[in-house]
Amino acid sequence: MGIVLITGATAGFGEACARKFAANGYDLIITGRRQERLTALQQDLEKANGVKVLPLTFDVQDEKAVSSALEQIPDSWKAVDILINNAGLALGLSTIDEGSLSDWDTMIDTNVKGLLYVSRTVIPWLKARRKGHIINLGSTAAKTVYAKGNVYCATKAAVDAISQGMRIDLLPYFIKVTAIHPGAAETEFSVVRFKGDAGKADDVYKGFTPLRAEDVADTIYYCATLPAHVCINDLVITCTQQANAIYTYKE
Ligand code: NDP
Ligand code: 8X3
Repeated sequence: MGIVLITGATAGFGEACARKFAANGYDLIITGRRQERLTALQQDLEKANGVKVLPLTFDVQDEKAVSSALEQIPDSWKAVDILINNAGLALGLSTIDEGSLSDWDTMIDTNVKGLLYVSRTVIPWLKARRKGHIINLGSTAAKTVYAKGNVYCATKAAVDAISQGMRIDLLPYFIKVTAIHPGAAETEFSVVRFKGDAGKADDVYKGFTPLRAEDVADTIYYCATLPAHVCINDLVITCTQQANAIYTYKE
């Protein structure tokens, strides 16, 4: 079927995408920092689906680690058809005068610079084959800024802008670029944002039914399997009780 490279495959949307694409016969390159989770997922997917899975452990913030991990893979694995730039996170919720500089650095380095580092290595592979599809995870936070979300929202607005730029630059090579902008989805996202405080994380999803990781993976799979001449450029997906990043109907 093809090869899909997924960043941040150890949890949430990335793991759900890995399961969805493997179930449909794709070979996978899965990445993240938590090696044990990658190995467990590799074994699980290979056994269940008979596909090949290559796990690569690196921090997307580390430009040298990104390029050396990706460049050293066998050439046969470099025939990537779909790159899903998913690794990302939010840290904290603070007004701009009180935000943590270190949290800001981590969000910018992961969500923006990490996505760029991975893309800069992989795009020449797609370009050489004059085909491919890059799917970037933005957010409803890219479209509407919410209170205390300042820097996280800015990183996702950057993903939105980078996706538009990529699309223009890569048109001559028939490379599709899709930005997916999910609303609230119950993954490890809020546990990470609140630094392990499960109670605070649970509160985020009280009073409404959020998206599941599988909903987003199904949508990504749909975008990735359209005919060669069709590209969904920009797609916002929320649960039925959410209108945008600031309006959620809670009971
Ligand atoms: P999860 O926390 O469940 O998963 C995040 C994934 O990103 C993990 O696999 C994690 O792997 C990886 N990751 C984080 N930091 C790094 C890093 N420095 N280097 C390598 N990998 C990293 O979150 P989601 O699945 O919910 O989020 C996935 C993407 O979707 C993110 O970009 C997020 O901003 C975006 N998003 C999430 C929404 C939500 O409500 N959940 C809504 C809209 C967008 P590991 O820790 O092993 O490195
Ligand atoms: C994640 C969704 O609304 O918590 O991007 O920012 S939100």
